Order: sequence, then C-alpha cells, then structure tokens
Amino acid sequence: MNSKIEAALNEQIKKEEFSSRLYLSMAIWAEINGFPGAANFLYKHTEEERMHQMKFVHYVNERGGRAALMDVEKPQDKFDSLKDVFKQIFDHEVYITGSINELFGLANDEKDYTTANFLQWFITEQLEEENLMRTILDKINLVGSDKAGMFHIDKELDILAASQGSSQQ
Ligand code: OFO
Repeated sequence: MNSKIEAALNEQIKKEEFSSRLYLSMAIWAEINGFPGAANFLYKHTEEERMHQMKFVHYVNERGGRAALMDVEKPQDKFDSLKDVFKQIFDHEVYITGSINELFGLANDEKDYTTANFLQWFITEQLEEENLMRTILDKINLVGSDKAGMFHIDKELDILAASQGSSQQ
C-alpha cells in the first residue's frame, strides 16, 4: 500500500483506540452512577472498538505496511447524565463515520481498491452503530427525567449488552 494510505489507516487506528477508551471512561461513569445496564453495554462497546482497532492493525500489516501506535489523549471522565453520555456517543459515531468515508474516498482516489473493499465492512458497521445509538438516545429523550423510565432503559441496555456479547465477531 502507498504511504498516504498507510498513514491514513494508522490515524484511524488511533481513532478506534480513542473510541475504546472514551467508551471505557463512560462505562466507569455509568457503573459508579447507578446505571449497571448502561455500564455493561458500554463495557461491551469498549471491546467492540478494540476489535475495530485490531481489524485495522492486522490489515495494515497484512498489506506490507506497519501498524503504528500513537499517543492517545485522555478521554473525558465527567458526564452530566446518561443522556449526555449517549448524545456524546452518537456525535462521536457520526464523526467516525465521516472519518471512514474520507478514508474510503482516499482509497478510491489512490486506486487502492483492496483498501476500499476492506472499508466496506466499516461503512456498514457505522450505519448500524449510528442507528443503534440514535434509537437509545431517542428512548432516553422520551422518558426525560422519569426515574422509572430510566430504570427500564438501563434494564434494556443490559439485555442489549448480553445479546451483543453473543453476536460479537
Ligand atoms: Fe463505534 O465504531 Fe469504531 O470507532
């Protein structure tokens, strides 16, 4: 692969690592603030982001490049509410989608169709992640400050975490 593509993929490795650390920070916040279901969901998601990172690492190395690790900034560790957490996750996923799309554009510009093909999986994954986070955020918005409603959402997130665990690659 050419050095431009290699550098861009390595930037994405850093972003996936940051995503994993951001969701870990959110999981810790949820766990100590009385949202055990949300914490489970976020711990699972941390692993999923790590899996994304590893997919890029292996791909770069398999193509004859060298996966490189970079300094990763400390993620935020204070959040106003569960709504704040999921709003930030949704915004972050939209940002990651943009980043994957840019990578896809670069791969096509550079006529690196193998990389473009590899990125297809991430394009589909981003669509699913955005939809999932949007759905959760909509539910949180719907219940507002109703404590019973939030309790139910937390339970639902717990169930979702369990199902994600069994379907993870
Ligand atoms: Fe959440 O998809 Fe990777 O970053």
